[in-house]
Amino acid sequence: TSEQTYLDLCRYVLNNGTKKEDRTGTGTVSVFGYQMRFDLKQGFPLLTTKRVPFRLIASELLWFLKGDTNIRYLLEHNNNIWNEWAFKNWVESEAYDGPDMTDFGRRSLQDETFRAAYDTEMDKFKQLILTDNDFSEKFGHLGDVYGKQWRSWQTTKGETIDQLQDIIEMIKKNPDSRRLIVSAWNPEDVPTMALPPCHTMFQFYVADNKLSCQLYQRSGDIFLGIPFNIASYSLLTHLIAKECGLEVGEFIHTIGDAHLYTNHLEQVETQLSRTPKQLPSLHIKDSFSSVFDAAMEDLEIVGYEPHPAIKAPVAV
Ligand code: DHF
Ligand code: TMP
Repeated sequence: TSEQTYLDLCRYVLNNGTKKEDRTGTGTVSVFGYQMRFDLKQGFPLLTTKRVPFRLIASELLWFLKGDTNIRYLLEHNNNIWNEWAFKNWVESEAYDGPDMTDFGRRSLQDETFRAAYDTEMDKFKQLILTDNDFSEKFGHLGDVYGKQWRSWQTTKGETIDQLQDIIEMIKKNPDSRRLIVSAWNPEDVPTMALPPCHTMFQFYVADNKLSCQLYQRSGDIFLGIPFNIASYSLLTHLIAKECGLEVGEFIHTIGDAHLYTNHLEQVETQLSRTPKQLPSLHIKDSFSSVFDAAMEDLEIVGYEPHPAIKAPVAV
């Protein structure tokens, strides 16, 4: 199956990667420039060699599509994947008066006493985001990240551009266009983002009545982030194809710095020792009306019987 192309990436980086230090202080093995192709007709590329939580991928994508940048929506959907980056803003602010949380990502892996304090503060943080409107306005935002750039890119004239809406219109009216691009990389906003966009820009392509998508990802955490990114952009391609009355073609994933964190190597070996199973399929239900009104209930993954999940710490 097309899952093999992901496993090949893991093997390739293990064999050919260069040791490279990184911003998080974790250390990586890295290559620069790698491309994978997934034929979406051959199944939905949700990995089967470990369980990948589709629910989290779908709610994150719906959050982008709404143009939302506040983690409150994610927490309401029991999705914790962006917590650390909002938490960081809070514990580094004047408003925070709890125990010192400097370098919480690394320290919570090394020191159990610290870990307990961190868990307490994180629980407090999540409760405040969910229940306190002022707090959530102040500390729930990640900056002008994906949702903002996709749906309301700020122009110098004081207007906003809905890149995604525009692209969908263009796919319908002028499918041969070679300009079907959405950019999340806004140099003016990069300094105030919690994390500058990893999935930087993507392009659509229509031929033979099929919609394909290529993503340029500047930086890819091969074990944790990439499996999410593959499924997320494949889902986006399905949704837009459905709205435009097209079949799905390929998802092409081009990565800049493709890295394995050194504390994920054992997990990767476990995953590589497993045999891929048949890929599941995505069903978009009849309740689906448009990309921007899509809801969790419209989406269903069928025939997903993966190997068990493999836990790994995320580098903050
Ligand atoms: N930082 C780093 N270092 N790597 C990332 O992949 C990453 N991804 C971000 C934000 N910052 C990042 C947003 N996406 C997980 C997956 C994707 C993601 C963030 C986190 C993750 O931890 N996945 C776990 C399951 C998490 C859960 O069940 O709550 C996994 O095993 O796939
Ligand atoms: P960086 O900004 O220093 O590149 O760190 C970002 C890290 O997050 C890097 O390991 C890549 C990873 N990442 C993904 O792989 N996919 C994602 O969707 C996101 C948001 C981050």
